[in-house]
Parts: sequence; C-alpha cells; structure tokens
Amino acid sequence: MSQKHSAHGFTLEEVRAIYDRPLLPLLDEARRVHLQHHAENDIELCTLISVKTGGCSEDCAYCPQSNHYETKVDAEKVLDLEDVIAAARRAKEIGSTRFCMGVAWREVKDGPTFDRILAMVRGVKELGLETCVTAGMLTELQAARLKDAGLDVYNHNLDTSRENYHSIITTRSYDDRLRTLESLHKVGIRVCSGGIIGMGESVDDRCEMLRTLANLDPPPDSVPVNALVPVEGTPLANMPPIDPIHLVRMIAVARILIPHARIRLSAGRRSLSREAQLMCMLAGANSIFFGDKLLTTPNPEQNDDLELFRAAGLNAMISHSNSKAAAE
Ligand code: SAM
Ligand code: DTB
Ligand code: SF4
Repeated sequence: MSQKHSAHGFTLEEVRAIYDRPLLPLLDEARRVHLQHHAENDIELCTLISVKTGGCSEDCAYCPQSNHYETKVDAEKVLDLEDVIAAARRAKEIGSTRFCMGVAWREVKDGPTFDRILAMVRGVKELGLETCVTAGMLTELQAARLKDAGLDVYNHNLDTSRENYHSIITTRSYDDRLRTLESLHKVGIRVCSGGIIGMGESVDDRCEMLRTLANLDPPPDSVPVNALVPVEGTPLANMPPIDPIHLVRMIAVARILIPHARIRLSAGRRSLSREAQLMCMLAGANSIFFGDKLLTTPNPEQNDDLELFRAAGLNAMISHSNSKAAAE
C-alpha cells in the first residue's frame, strides 16, 4: 500500500485507516518502510537521568513529579555536575550513545540552575555522547544557549491529541507545546517528540497525535512511544494496562508516517513480555531506554535487555551516525 496524503499532510481518516488495518499486513508495510530507511538489525540505546526531580508546577495527570499530587517522589535539588558526568561515563561504558537529562520544570528558567544544566550538556558532549535534555517549555534564546553548549536533541512530547490534552494537563496548552518545538527548530536542535498511550484516550486521539507529529515540518527526529506507567498518587494510578497489540499498532503507524525517525519503545517495557517487545521492534521500534531506571520509575534490568538482544541477534548501535537515515 502506498502512502497517499494531501498537500497539507495526512488526514485523520488516512491515519485511522492505517491503524485499523489487519495486523499482519500492517506489520509487513511497517517493516518495508523500516528497511528503506534504517539498518535492519540495529537498536539505539539511550540512558536517562533525572537531574532535577519532583516539585513540578504542572498538573500532568500521569506524572509522579507534579506537585499537584501526593506521590512518593519528593522535590530534590539539581544534581551536581560531577555526578551527572560520572553517570554519563557509566552510560557510555554500557553502550548507550545518547544521554538524556530530565528536568522536572514547567519551563526553563534562566539562572544558576540553567547554567549548571548547560555545563552538564558541555561535559556530556565532551565524552562523545549524543546529548538530550527535556526541561519543559523554553524560549528561542534559551534554545540557542543550549545549542551553543552542544545540545543535539531536546525531548518535548505532545503526549496526546489536541482534543484530549485538557483532560490530561490543564496548566499549559497544546499551542504552548508546539511553540517550543518551533523554537527548537529555529536554532537547529533536533526534536524528540512523542506521547503516551494507556491514559484512557481513544484510538482517534492516538491517531490524531501521530498525525500532528507526522505533519510537523520537519517531523521529529525521534518519537518516543510510552505506555503509561501508572504511579500511586497520580490521577491515572488505576488505569488498566494497555493491550500490547495497541502499542504495536501505534509503533507501526509511527514508522509508516514518519519513516526517517527513530521510534523509541519508551516507558512501560517492564510490563511487556520479550515477545511483545520484539513485536514492537518488528513494527519499527529501533530505540529504547537502556539502564535500570527511567526518571523516577524502574526500567528493565540491563542484563535482561542484553539477553534479549542476544536472543534476537540485535546489534546495539555503535555510533549515532551509522543508521542509513543519518548516512543519507
Ligand atoms: N518536564 C518536562 C516535560 O514535561 O516536558 C520533561 C520531563 S517529563 C517527565 C517527560 C515525559 O515523560 C512526559 O512528556 C511524558 O510523556 C513522560 N512520562 C512522564 N511520566 C510518565 C508515566 N508515568 N508514564 C509514561 N510516561 C511518562
Ligand atoms: C519520554 O518520552 N519518556 C521518558 C523521557 N521521554 C524523558 C520519561 C519516562 C518517564 C516515566 C516515568 C518516570 O520514570 O518518572
Ligand atoms: Fe511531570 Fe514534566 Fe508534567 Fe512536570 S511538566 S508534571 S515533570 S511531565
């Protein structure tokens, strides 16, 4: 099936038609697109660290770090530079190529803490790792300072559809989110943007989010697809787990709509069997978070992941320039 879409990008109906295809032809198509743009067998490893945890003023219903909810995560001070560099060194030793620094902020604030984050970016970059920061909204000027410090990528998720946004977050708007993506683009920082499934959204909401991401100009460089990690104390604590087949469909559609992007099978892997994770990879996921912790919640054990790579014959990416997409 060829992907037809109008001059204005994909319509919801087009995306929905892809999502609803029988699973096996959907996987065939996703794999065909994958092989046109990416190496057949490699997986990007990204390691996360929370450099500033908790106490965030936003009310994102999924997030244990919001100060609107009583969770076990307390507000902490920003980490020391040396500790972050030491963690980046360990990430490099275990084979990660991208080091993502998470900051529980609504928006970037100028001042000593931002200066320290800039120093972290410089230090991590010097180690030869790809640098990524996620710290909420920012201005073009702040984006330019991050770029100067050596930032390669900024993660800023759309999380869900515009229509569903206010049932998940009321303290900012979808347009706020899109404005930050625009600032990043203007200064030449690559965009990592995706979302979460399993928050009670409809299939149309999922398709609408992918449509918005695919229609960005340019589309994101990487797309994290998270399965909700329900956390005690948050409004979404009691959401039932998603059927992994929905995650597979989501990844396959992302792969077809955004062929050049790395699609990251992100939070929620601990709830997936090895087979479900491999099916996500067959659908086009070629990146994961690697290391025992996400930001505040656990990730699969490193050894279990290494065993999975061995069993499947997957190669961890050696450098961030060896994919077909980067070589083109
Ligand atoms: N504060 C910044 C922001 O919101 O952009 C950066 C950190 S925030 C924790 C990064 C992303 O993590 C969110 O956009 C969301 O997609 C994801 N996330 C947070 N809590 C999650 C959860 N419980 N389950 C799945 N994904 C989650
Ligand atoms: C993304 O899309 N997922 C990561 C990263 N970007 C920053 C974060 C997942 C967080 C899961 C919940 C936690 O550990 O606090
Ligand atoms: Fe959590 Fe980020 Fe929302 Fe703050 S802005 S509550 S850290 S997801």
